[in-house]
Amino acid sequence: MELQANLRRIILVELLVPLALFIFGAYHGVLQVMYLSGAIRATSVAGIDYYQGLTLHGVINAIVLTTFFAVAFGYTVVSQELKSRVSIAGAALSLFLMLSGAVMTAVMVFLGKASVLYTFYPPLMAHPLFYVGLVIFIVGSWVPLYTWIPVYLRWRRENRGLKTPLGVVGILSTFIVWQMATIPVAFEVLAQLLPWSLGWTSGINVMLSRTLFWFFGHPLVYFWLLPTYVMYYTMLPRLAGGKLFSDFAGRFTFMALILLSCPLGLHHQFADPGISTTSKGIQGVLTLLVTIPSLLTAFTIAASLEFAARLRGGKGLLGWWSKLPYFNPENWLFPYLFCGLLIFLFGGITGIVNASYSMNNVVHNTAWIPAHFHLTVGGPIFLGILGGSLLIVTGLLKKPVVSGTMAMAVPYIWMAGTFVFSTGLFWGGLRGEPRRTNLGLTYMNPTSPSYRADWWLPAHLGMWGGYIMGLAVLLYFVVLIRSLVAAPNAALAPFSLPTSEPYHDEDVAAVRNFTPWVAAAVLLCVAAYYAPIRDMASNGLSTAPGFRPDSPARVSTTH
Ligand code: HAS
Repeated sequence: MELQANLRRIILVELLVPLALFIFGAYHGVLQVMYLSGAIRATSVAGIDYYQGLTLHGVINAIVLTTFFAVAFGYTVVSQELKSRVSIAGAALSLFLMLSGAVMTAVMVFLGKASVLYTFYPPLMAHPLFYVGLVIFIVGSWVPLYTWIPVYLRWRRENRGLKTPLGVVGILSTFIVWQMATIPVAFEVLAQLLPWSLGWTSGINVMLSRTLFWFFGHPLVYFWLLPTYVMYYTMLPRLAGGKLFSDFAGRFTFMALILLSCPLGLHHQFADPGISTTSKGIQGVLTLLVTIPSLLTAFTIAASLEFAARLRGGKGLLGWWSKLPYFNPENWLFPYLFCGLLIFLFGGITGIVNASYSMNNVVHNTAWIPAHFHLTVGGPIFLGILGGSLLIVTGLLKKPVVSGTMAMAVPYIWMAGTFVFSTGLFWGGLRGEPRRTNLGLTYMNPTSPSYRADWWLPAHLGMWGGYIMGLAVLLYFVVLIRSLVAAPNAALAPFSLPTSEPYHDEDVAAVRNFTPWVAAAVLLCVAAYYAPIRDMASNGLSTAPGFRPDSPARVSTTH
């Protein structure tokens, strides 16, 4: 069934507007590596200062681009796989709220009124409209789930005995995780940050606020990851020319991520005072448990790739790897997903280092952390968004992808860039190089007494990696824009996402129903968070006033 005409238009806006905003996000990424290496020794460039640029980079790339893509991809999957019409009024409302929220937030950052980075930690204070924009954006992203649930329930009634399509299970899991994760951050913004920034309260409980943020901040990373996992399970085996090795593995992965995404945000706060080591220890163990669905994904997708490669004549224990379609311009999407997997191997391993309580002390707040997350959100997720957007946009507009060779080269160049960038930042991080610091002014400035000659090479590796990543983004936009202006080909078949068949089609009752997994997830969250939140809400510590990143003077409002 072809997607409804109005839904097609909404999906196109949801993909193209954030991609246009992403031009600023990517530009500020390149500026970041120039500040990092000392190629820029200034507090600002073109009127936008270091922290303002870093906020734009984080908010646009990590929040706006990822959330819009999840919604657009979700609509495409649900509508296609359930062969059902979805509520256009709901989709339009969601788009309107998300666009208004994103514009309000971005304008505040561009005006220099909200240089609070994507984590918006107090005591850094932003303009109230920044927080209002965030809330509107988040509420807009809640709408799709509630328009999909009736469609899903109707499909189940009409198809008793059939398993829900795997892609739909993945998308519903994505938005269930999102719903659970965003309630505490909505509370943080509405009950703490907004009244404080309006000047209605004189101080803020920073610890409580950070904890509510990380209750959201860690599941946020699985909200980013899940749509990419949907592509790995439902599209990649088909693009490789084979089948999905195990359907059950996919369903279990999605359900396990509902269960385990939320109750472990304290691993971002191992260094924070005022949280008991017991709570940190419990959430540390849960963090190691959440690697299981990803490890299962690694083996299942590797087995699916092996199955495809052997169908193509692959032989031997390792020789089959050579038979995958790495360099076929007609199949340009394959490398976007495959390179993402390769990058994620290293992102995952370094995540396990971060999660290990004692090793976290060595890497916390150093350049190691951005190295880790450019191999996760900046690797598989970003490449999934680029490849998925190009596929859906050109497919819906019935346009050819102009220059399949260039489209195919983008993920390889991006992968090379992220590896060079992350090598530099891992290395620098282990030598104590801090994150979120304008190094060009001090540590990377030979005239400064703080100059660190031993950080020169790591920081310059980071810079060259950033330039290579910038080149990949440039080439991607050349392909996208050339494809958008190409003449449509009316003879093309209606657009649909490629879907893999399962090789092992197990039917396991435990992963058929969301309810027990959601109920267990809520209980686990209460168990993991009850004690730390009770302690923080009642510790009697004085609250903090507001600050801006460019001055040590306290502020009571920013408007
Ligand atoms: Fe993380 C910090 C722990 C996954 C993103 N993480 C961050 C931050 C971000 C982020 C943005 O415990 C910084 C936040 C900030 O601004 O402060 N992370 C983990 C762990 C995992 C993990 C245990 N992170 C992610 C994902 C992210 C992401 C996914 C984005 C989408 N992370 C941490 C911790 C911190 C942290 C601490 C706090 C550090 C601190 O002190 O501040 C796990 O979920 C990872 C599991 C993944 C695997 C890999 C599976 C491999 C696959 C590929 C298979 C490849 C194939 C190809 C088949 C175990 C699926 C094979 C080909 C061949 C040729 C072999």
